[in-house]
Amino acid sequence: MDIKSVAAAAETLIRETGEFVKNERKSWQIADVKRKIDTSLVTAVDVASEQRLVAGLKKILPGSDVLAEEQHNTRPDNELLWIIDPIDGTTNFVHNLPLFCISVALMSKGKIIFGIVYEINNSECFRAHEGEEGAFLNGKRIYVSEAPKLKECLLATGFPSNGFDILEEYINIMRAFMQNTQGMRRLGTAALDLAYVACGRCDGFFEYRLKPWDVAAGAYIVIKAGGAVTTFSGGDDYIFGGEMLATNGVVHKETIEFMEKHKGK
Ligand code: LIP
Repeated sequence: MDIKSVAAAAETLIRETGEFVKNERKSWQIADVKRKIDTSLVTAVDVASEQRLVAGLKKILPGSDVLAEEQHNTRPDNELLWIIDPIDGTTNFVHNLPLFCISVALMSKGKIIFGIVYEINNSECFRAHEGEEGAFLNGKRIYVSEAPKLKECLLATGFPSNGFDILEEYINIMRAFMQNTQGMRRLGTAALDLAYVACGRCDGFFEYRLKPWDVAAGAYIVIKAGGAVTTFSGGDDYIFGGEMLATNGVVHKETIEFMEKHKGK
């Protein structure tokens, strides 16, 4: 596989699909919104965006399969797997908050080798792929921040929206972060939170109960931009394991220890 041409073709498709989503938003009606079993929202635009991406990506890479949020959410047994969120930030989309994006990763034999997070309204394309050093925003190299200590960090997070059994632990950690960092942000799109860590706008991100399509591309881009990504306890199963901590790398160990110390109180 020529990953460079695959990445270029995927970027063109994702940018075109982003334009489609942006145009659809202009005439979008609230009556179109539905609730999924997990109570999260879905619209016909999420579904149409996914259909375009699935058809286009399978054509770019014949023999590949997809794992995607809306209509392809069971993991197929295929060595070449696109992991797709056709609109990450659907709740923002529904409320006309302009932060939502498309997230696409390519996994080969269990390893991510390509990722794009495309923020639709500002046309910001965060991208990285195997065989090319670094990560890029609209073609310009990006780097994680150099914040040396947690107390100098701006952190992003996502509030739990289901599975509230972890709420107390989450609030304990939030309370401690609020008092020991430069602040917390909740953008409403995990993929973009990760892209913002990759380019240094935020110094770290953590969230419980994530899905692979929320994080596969963004996590890869953070690593290629020089950051670190693990589970809360420092483990490797952060794409399918449901919880993720991403930082600039410098504060990673301190953040793991901090979360461990404060989660119980
Ligand atoms: C959303 C995430 C968000 C998270 C939500 C949800 P969606 O994705 O990106 O950060 O907190 O639980 O998964 O549903 O808007 O595509």
